[in-house]
Amino acid sequence: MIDKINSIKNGALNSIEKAGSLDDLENLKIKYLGRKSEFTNILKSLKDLPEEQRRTVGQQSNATKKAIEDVFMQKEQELKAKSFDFAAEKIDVTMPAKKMRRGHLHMLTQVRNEIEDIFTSMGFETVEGPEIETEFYNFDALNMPKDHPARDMQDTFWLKTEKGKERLALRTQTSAAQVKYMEKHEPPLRIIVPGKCFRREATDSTHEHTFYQFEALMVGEDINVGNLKYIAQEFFSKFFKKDIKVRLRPSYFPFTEPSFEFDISCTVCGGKGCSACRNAGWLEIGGAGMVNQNVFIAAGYKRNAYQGLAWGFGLERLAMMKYKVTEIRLFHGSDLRFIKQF
Ligand code: FA5
Repeated sequence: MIDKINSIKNGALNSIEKAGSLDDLENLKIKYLGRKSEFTNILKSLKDLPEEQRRTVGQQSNATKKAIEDVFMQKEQELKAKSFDFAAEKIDVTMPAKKMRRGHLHMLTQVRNEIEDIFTSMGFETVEGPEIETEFYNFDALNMPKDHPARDMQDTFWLKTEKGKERLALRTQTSAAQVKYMEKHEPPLRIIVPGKCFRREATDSTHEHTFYQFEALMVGEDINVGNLKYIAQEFFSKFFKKDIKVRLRPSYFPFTEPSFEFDISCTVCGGKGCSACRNAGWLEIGGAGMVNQNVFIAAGYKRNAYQGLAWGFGLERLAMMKYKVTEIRLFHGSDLRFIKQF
């Protein structure tokens, strides 16, 4: 059997050496290594040989197979190189290139940039705060001590904190930046704080567990509700690029007094009533108010030395109104069909 294997090997190596084309080579491959080849039949019959023969013949067969395959590969490369017609190879420099797909800023980043531009033009500075915040800045300093019922308004993701250390949470509101900033700055001051907020609540088409707010805070000696209304009206008119009316309704936040819910005239119908505003003519947009004196005290200011206005609006909600998006969860999803539209 060893002789047979050697004769197949010699025959194969000889023929491969003489092969003149890739087609010839392919036929030789079938002839010497194909499923019905003599060599494959020998390999199949190995199992019937007595034990001591099986080992030597098996080793010889494997070595032969590898030798034939190596020569095949070498010859194939040689023939391929020969068949390539370098002279015929031309580069058509006029052929249009493949279009490059360019990415763009996410719609929420675009909206955030727009908001920052408008407020910068009104003399506000953009300030950032951490997403992981102490209980003090997110709640206590905002006139919301531990047992305050208003804490239930914002379901919170608490972090595991070592015993005896101050509790940390994913901030529920950008208002958390207020006292932190005021501790280090004296009025007059004008800031906006755009940033991510987190709430442990069920999601639906207008609620996310992770969303953006932007806070505005303006403090001075004689800031009043009129300033709040005027600045908001200016901002919304610039943001929506049309005349927007603003309405304040009495509300409650521990850190503002008085507090308001903020409505703007419907950006679709202008106030006449349509499906977007459920025929109310108004759209609810966020919370606002005059800074509670207890917040100033927490920041180290003297009681009644200053007055301030503050608000906190949802960025996604504004983007939804401007770009007519009806599902908030699309913003943080990864559906490119949505992301590419804006
Ligand atoms: C607050 O968070 C207050 N800090 C706002 C404030 C700031 C009031 C300064 C007074 C002075 P509220 O929980 O209502 O308030 O949230 C404000 C806005 O954030 C909402 O109107 C909405 O636009 C947005 N928002 C709140 N929760 C969600 C949520 N789960 N998903 C998306 N947007 C939300």
